[in-house]
Amino acid sequence: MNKNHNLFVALRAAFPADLDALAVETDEGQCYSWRDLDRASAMMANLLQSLDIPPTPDGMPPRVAVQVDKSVEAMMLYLATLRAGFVFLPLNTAYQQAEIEYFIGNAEPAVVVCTGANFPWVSQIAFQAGTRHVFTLNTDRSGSLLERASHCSDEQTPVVRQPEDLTAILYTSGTTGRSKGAMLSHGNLLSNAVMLKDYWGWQPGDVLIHALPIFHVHGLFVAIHGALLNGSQMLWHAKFDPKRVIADLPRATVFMGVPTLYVRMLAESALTKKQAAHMRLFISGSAPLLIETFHDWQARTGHTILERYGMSETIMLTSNPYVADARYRNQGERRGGTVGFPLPGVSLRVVDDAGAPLPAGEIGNIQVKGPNVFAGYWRMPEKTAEEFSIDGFFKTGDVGRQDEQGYVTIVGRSKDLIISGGYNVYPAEVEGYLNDMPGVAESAIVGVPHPDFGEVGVAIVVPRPGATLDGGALLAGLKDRLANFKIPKRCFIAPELPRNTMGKVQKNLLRDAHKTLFAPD
Ligand code: MLC
Ligand code: AMP
Repeated sequence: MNKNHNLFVALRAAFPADLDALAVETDEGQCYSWRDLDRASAMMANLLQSLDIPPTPDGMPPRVAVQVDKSVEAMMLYLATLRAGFVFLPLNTAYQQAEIEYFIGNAEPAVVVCTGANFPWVSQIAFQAGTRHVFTLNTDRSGSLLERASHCSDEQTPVVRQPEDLTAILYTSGTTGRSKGAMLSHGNLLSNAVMLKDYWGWQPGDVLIHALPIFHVHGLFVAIHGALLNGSQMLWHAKFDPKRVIADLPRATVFMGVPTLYVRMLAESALTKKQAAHMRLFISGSAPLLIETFHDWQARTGHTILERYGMSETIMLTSNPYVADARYRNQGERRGGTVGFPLPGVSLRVVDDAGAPLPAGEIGNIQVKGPNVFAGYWRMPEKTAEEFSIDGFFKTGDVGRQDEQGYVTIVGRSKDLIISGGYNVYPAEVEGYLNDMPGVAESAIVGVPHPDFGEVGVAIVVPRPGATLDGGALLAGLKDRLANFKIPKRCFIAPELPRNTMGKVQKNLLRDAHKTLFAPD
């Protein structure tokens, strides 16, 4: 018989035998059993399937675009989308109208799920784009999605899928300002999750504190798949609050966070060795972890943070070791400032600008290949072709080196990208909005160090002749149009931008000029 490679089948097979055991406990005290996850996701999957969505001419499964606040029901909707064989398209809750318009127009979802509060404008965009079904889902479990699903059967057989079949589209902004949808398959997600379960030594009895958003790779795939594939309980935090996470440490064993989460927890006096004694593993990623944070965490908790590196296009690529394990070549200690070794199955190479491999220790462009690497960008064949080498390696846009032992260190990015509190901000996109504002001749946005977010954007704007601009007013104008994390934290007005002889803006000079803007006194 044809094996079903639907990712949900593997996740469901890992549920504990006792389906009435606790699967998720929220910070509001709400408890969900494994049976609850199974039944509710079956009901929502049946609802999706009952919509009888006609096949699209390109043969792609229907897309389900979701912009809702974090809740266990939102996670169940993800599982339901897998079960139904549809494609999940998670959207950051900070996205504003223009951003949502682009994603919906580009992905052409058959189903959109939004909050009740956003229904008026989201549904308008969706219906105009041809979406027939718009449901609402609120954190108090009200809304049309659950209401409609409550009339559906709580039994469902996951739709048969092959490893290469599309299961999620994750939009990542582009250096040209246009977002690209990274297409991930059942096989990409499952192979990465299975490998990480082993590599990070998931154990019976593990309990994960889940405090990340669930619209990105980190919170949605790495954290949720990790816990589900191990049949592990999750302590579910709707929003990251350092005090609440620290309070939960004695009941948990695994925590995953972006560096800002670690920085914020270190600022709390309640973070002590005693409080963290029950924990097995702290994992950091999505942005560079400062070596000071790595050392401060060791001193305060007695734990060594395990840093790993990944992307929306590839899920996880490298990791520091959980234990020195003879099965994995050359493995040693968790080394601060590095992102560890290429994960089993991942080929990683560092190449020069012509694509020639560089010797150990030399800095160059990081390229990767493996079962976790995406198939390409949604409806962007040219862009996809540009981002892969002739021999099939994906060009990450990250710059780094690999030492003799195999440790990879990220030293920068060839893409013009700012990573702020674990969110990506592409200057080109924000500059485009600024340049369209009245009185603006041109602008440049650079990333500068920030004690909380690691890095934040600063805008330098040149007025048109005769125009008088106010930096604060420009930023306020941006807030209506763009997700809040993309708004530069400061805006300077300047008579001109520094350019090299080729006419290219010298962002390095601007970065240097503003690098101490947020330095602690
Ligand atoms: C919020 N703000 C940010 C910001 N988050 N600004 C810059 N960068 C951010 N990341 C804005 C708010 O809108 C607000 O602006 C002001 O900063 C202060 O907000 P806050 O209350 O301090 O923010 P908070 O809501 O606490 O959010 C901070 C955070 C959040 C760190 C908890 O940003 C977060 O959850 N980050 C995690 C992102 C993540 O999961 N990344 C994974 C990507 S996957 P104002 O003007 O409104 O006051 C990936 C692949 C991989 O990269 O390898 O994992
Ligand atoms: P995203 O597009 O949101 O998936 O972001 C992926 C990018 O985050 C990568 O290309 C890296 O630039 C960055 N990143 C992820 N993990 C790390 C890490 N541990 N250290 C440095 N950068 C990281």
